[in-house]
Amino acid sequence: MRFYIKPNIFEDSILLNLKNEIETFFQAKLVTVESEANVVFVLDKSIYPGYLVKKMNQEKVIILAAETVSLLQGFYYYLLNLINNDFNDVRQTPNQAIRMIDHWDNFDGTIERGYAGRSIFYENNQFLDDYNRVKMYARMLASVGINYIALNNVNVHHEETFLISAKHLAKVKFLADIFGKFGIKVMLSVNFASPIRFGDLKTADPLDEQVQQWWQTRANLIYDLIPDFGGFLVKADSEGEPGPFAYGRDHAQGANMLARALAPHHGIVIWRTFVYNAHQDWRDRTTDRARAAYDNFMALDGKFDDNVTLQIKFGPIDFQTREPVQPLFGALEKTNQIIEFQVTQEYTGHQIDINYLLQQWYEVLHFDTKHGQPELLLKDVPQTKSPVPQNSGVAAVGNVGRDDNWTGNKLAQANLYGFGRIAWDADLTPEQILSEWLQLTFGKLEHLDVIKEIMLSSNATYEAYTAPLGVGFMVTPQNHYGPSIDGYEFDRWGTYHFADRNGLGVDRTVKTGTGYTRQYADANYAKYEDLTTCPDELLLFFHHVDYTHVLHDGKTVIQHIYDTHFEGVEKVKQYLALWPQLEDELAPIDYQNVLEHLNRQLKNAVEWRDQMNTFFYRMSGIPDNQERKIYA
Ligand code: GCW
Repeated sequence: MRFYIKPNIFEDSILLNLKNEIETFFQAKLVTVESEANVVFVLDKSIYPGYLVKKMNQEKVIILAAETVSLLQGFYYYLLNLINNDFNDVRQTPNQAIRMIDHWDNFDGTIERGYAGRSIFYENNQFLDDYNRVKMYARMLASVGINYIALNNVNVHHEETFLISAKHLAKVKFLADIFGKFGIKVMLSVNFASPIRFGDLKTADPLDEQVQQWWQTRANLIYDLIPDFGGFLVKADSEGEPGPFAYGRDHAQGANMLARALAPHHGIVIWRTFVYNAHQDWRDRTTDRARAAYDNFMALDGKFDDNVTLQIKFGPIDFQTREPVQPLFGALEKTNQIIEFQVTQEYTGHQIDINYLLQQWYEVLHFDTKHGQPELLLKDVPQTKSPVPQNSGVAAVGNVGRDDNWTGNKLAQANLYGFGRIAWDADLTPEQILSEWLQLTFGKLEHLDVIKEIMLSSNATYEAYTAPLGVGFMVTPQNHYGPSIDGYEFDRWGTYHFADRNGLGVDRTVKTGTGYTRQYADANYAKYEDLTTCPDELLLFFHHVDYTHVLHDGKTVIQHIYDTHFEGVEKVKQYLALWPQLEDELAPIDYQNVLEHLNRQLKNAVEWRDQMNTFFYRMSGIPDNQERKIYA
């Protein structure tokens, strides 16, 4: 294979990196004469965004793009297709402009909700300076089109507050340079109270001129060192993090203040909408956490500066296995938006249980918000509803750590890979993405169907043995793995199931409940409000029903709970029975890794089954119609 890059001057660090990548992968120097090459990269201003791959003849492929980063992406696309030797003319344009991974890494080396070892960036309040590891990671992210990364946890603890100080910025720059070569912009999560925490001012009031000046000076300092710095990610007035509410200011005033400090440098503020009352009283049935994002942000539509983007969790509560889509999507008309997902498996099995999340994301992204004609699917919301589309997109909390295989459970790699792929093209199916990942990871497999069967059913299996019918939570408090049905029931976090001797579920209707349903467009409101049209998988999210309520498939709620929990365990047993077919095909370390995790998954599933079935049998007094073993 002979490669040529046009123009072949390499002042741009990304172009230089493309050259290095080609030389690394093909162990050959670029040729100096274009006509001798069979793969030619061309900077062409007319091909924007994305890239164009043209097959000239059997021997020659040309990849064209306006931006060097797109040429690099074109190279990875070339690699992907080289394996299948499949080159047709293709124009690749990303669905989303911002395609981001958020790290919840702390400076001490721990990772909030991390399940794959310690941070790849930090240890003991110092930078790890592991150039090679970070480079491999940057390459992986770039190869699936990720173009933004936040380097630290949105909960900004004491030491992390000073990441934006001269003391640490040189090391931030070290990371920014590595990611920058791969076309990935680095952002930092900042503490809204920084002017106070730094000891410089007595207030962080966004309308105070000294505060504004403080941030301006800070921004200047950062950009002097890191000219391509992405900007700030902010969790404000949420779960104890400081924010503008302390000064009687709203979130637009808070976000715009930061945005104005960054604007001269073309930086952006990504401002999270995960703002809710975390001091609820279980007895108060009028307050509803699901309503919070909409209640706090809808009235601010149109009040945010052009370089502010709201980062909105895909559902109204918190990355549960099953939740409806957040009603702000489609309703917001004049605000830049990012949809936030969670690749790290906080509520979805801790990377112990196999859970191929693409199933969930595909469904969520294809949800019709009913805010458009003939439809407005969630995947199209960021681009079509953001006044500055290039400041919109998707983000996800990442799942890597210092484990040898990066993700703890080897198969959890597929979620990171897949997130990048759907961020680029939301119409790729979970099956397609899985096939790509399997091919790239394991090569040709004789028992490909086995691994596919396990992974493609894994999301449904996990849902089957955990919280039923969209009710959510019921997880062990704090760590969020394994069952604890009442663990969050009487607590302050707004996470209730309201199970009693007659039934369970949260009444979020207008008629008799919290009125949350009214936050949706008319057609969705009507669908969710009415018990007969509400989809079963979300029934308990929207309604409180008796155990004897009959679902669309003719089963009662209680029988559904029993059946799914027995079936979920059987599924995991099946996975364990199937897995040994792969023993001779996979590297022993990967084979064992998954086997060991599957054994732990089985324990978890059994625990869920028995706790759930026992709890609801005792509550309802209704026996299983198949008389299976329930511990009374
Ligand atoms: O659900 C919560 C998680 C927290 C997380 C928070 C958030 C970073 O349990 O660990 O904090 O979501 O998204 O801010």
